[in-house]
Amino acid sequence: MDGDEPVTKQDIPSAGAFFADNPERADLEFFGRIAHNDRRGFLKGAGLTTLGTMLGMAVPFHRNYPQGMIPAAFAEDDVLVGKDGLTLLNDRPINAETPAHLLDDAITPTNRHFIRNNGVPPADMDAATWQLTIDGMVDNPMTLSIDDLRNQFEVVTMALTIECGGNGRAAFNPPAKGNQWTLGAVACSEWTGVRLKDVLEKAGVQDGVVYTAHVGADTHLSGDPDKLPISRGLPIDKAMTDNVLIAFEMNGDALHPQNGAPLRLVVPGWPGSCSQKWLTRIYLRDQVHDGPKMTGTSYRVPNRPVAPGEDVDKADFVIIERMPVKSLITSPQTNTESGRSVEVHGHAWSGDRTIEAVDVSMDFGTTWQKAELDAPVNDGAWQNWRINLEFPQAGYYEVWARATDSDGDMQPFAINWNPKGYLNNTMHRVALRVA
Ligand SMILES: Nc1nc2c(c(=O)[nH]1)N[C@H]1C(S)=C(S)[C@@H](COP(=O)(O)O)O[C@H]1N2
Ligand SMILES: [Mo]
Repeated sequence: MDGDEPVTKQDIPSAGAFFADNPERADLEFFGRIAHNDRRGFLKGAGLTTLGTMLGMAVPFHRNYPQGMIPAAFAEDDVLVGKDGLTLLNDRPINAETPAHLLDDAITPTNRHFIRNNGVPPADMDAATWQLTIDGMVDNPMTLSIDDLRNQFEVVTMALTIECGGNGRAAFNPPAKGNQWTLGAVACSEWTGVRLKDVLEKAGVQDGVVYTAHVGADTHLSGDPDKLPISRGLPIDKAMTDNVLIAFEMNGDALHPQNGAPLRLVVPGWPGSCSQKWLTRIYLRDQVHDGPKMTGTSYRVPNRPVAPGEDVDKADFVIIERMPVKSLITSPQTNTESGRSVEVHGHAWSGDRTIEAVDVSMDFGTTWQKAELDAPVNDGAWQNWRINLEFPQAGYYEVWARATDSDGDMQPFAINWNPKGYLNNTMHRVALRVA
């Protein structure tokens, strides 16, 4: 057979049907990856007729092209569209973290906010038609558009810290399975939306409610429409606090598609998994929510300190609530050269608490100097700190930072090992070559 043999219809009918039925699933089965949903949306619409225009040339076999299939020309390079400098840890599902020095801004720009997906983002993220249902144990079940949220409730803007429960997992030994986050699964962007509390109050929280349950529009990696990738919840008291938002703007703009557009929860200070993206439903329950990633060992830790590598009974795991005290050095960048005088700065946070002090050491923890520390811009935002260090002579140094919170909790030297690698809040160290 010579290379000019035309592809016949018979070669692809099943592929065509398969792609038309479930393009993301088909892309995964045929090519081992899931394409970025922007492209999928593009192809679902005017798609193929404009494919040639986008490529700048004709597509001779365009009639044979399975409907909904993602052109390989676009499939690989667009996973992190709208992001800047993030490290891709996984592309199925998409998980990407931000190097510490790119988290230097007081408020994290959208293009530097990490991405943590458990499934496949929805193809349709249309803010105009989006609907949020509030039901379960409420007096008045409601379905609200984003305009309804804007019009019926007070709209607030707050800087709020989201940190993945698994941030820092890469440092665990023995290693823990899961995304190998180093430092950058944390961010503090400015979110605009309405308070979850106000919406729940309007719906009428019934007596006996214990927990919220959150549902998003993303789909399970298996393609099974009956499976949710993740559905977590909050104790009702936490849900009723003032800084838990249903957000429709991120840094004054629409949400980034990978950060939950057009609507998400933002629950500062608790594991990022509580902040359901692509939010479509919240229902209230009279028991602790038991959706996917709420049970077993997901976002749970042993109820006592355990030895590294120890086997822990599933019954001994408890749900992670607030995230522990932590800090990040965002300047200087690690492994860089500097002069003898260096301004060091970064952020510090502790779930549901404030930071009292950040201490910095240049002599491997022997002596510490107090950094200048800002108050949080609002409840739920990380705190910025800075200090000028004068190095006594040229050579190799490490700058260590150690935060202490309002309850006196201080970042540890040693990792708090647990089977799934959550809650690593050991001190951040930066290597510096002083000239
Ligand atoms: N619908 C949905 N919401 C989700 C997730 C998800 O996979 N699906 N991941 C959660 C996890 S584990 C984290 S850490 C945060 C991350 O938010 P980001 O991707 O905007 O940084 O989203 C949470 N909300
Ligand atoms: Mo997470």
